[in-house]
Amino acid sequence: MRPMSLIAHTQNFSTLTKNQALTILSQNNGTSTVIPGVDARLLKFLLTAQINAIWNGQDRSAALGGQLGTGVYVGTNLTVNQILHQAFVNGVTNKKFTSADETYVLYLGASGEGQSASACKVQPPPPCVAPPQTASLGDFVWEDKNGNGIQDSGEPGIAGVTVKLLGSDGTTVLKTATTDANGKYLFSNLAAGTYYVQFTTPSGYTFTTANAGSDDGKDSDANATTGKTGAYTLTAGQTNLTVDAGLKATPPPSAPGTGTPGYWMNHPNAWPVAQITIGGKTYPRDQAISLMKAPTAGDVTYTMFQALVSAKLNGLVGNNTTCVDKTIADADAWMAKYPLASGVSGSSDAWKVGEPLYKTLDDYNNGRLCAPHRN
Ligand SMILES: [Ca+2]
Ligand SMILES: [Ca+2]
Ligand SMILES: [Ca+2]
Repeated sequence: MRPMSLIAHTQNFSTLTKNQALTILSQNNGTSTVIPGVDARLLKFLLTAQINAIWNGQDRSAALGGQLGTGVYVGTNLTVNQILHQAFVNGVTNKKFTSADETYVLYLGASGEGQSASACKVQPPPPCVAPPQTASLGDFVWEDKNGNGIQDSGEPGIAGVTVKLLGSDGTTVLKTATTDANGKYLFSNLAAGTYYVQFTTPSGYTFTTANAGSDDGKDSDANATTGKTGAYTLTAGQTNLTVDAGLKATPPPSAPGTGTPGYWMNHPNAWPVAQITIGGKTYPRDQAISLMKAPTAGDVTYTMFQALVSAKLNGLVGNNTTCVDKTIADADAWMAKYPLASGVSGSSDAWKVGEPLYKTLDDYNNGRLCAPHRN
């Protein structure tokens, strides 16, 4: 048989009738005519026209005498017979065309017809393009309760954490997600490429140690300071769910601890206030300190003054005072009644009232009541 003339036929294929297409195909069937360097688009057009012409509800092998496949073939240096044979072997062999808009496109790889053939259904006009394979990145933010940097059983996810997807430059924000009720997040529909992830700490949390242990699926990938991960390069269709972040609950601010009169009179810079009011009288810090240092000379008003100043300062720097609030108020009232340097002796009736107050304040200032002593 003589080689078919593609150029000559092409102009007519777009308007071929079914019978015309069948005729052309059967004319060339069984030949081993080489079509060297044939233009892929031209060949595709040619065969598309044929297929479109014969779709009409018929089994393609029946319609084409049991010898022909279906499809559009893209390749070079294929013989017509190779194309048709491979389509028959590798194509959708039992497929019937069932509707006017149904077209099957068979791609043959350049490396060898048939070996890399794949078929997919498309709406005309061809070409059929395989859906882009999209990659995903995820997927977990959890509370690292024991602080070991590893996702242990019983450590829960944390909801509501903001997670940013950064581009390959490590700074451009491409997407933002929020972890769900189970601490999960997912960036999907990603093109192949390089990405970074950045987690944001919710208030009350800090990041745990990154890259602990040897299992990347169970560790935290967020830099403990910046919350940013290293780079992840995804191939088409790849799903990477190992990009996680562990958070630790920030411990509540610890009370600074209580100081004794000795501490407060020797650490003026530790005073949280510039002046203090005792028994209704306000003393600048330095004056209060010198009065605390003054010899008591048997006057217990100085003793009470020292204890009460210290107890108030201990509360002002953040220590719990609930156990001495009433005592402080009572001691203030006592100091108002028996002012500093008013000469109250340790054996007086006044001190019978004042001494229990003083002892409670002294216990508090030494860390024996509701706040620890400072280190
Ligand atoms: Ca852990
Ligand atoms: Ca990981
Ligand atoms: Ca994970």
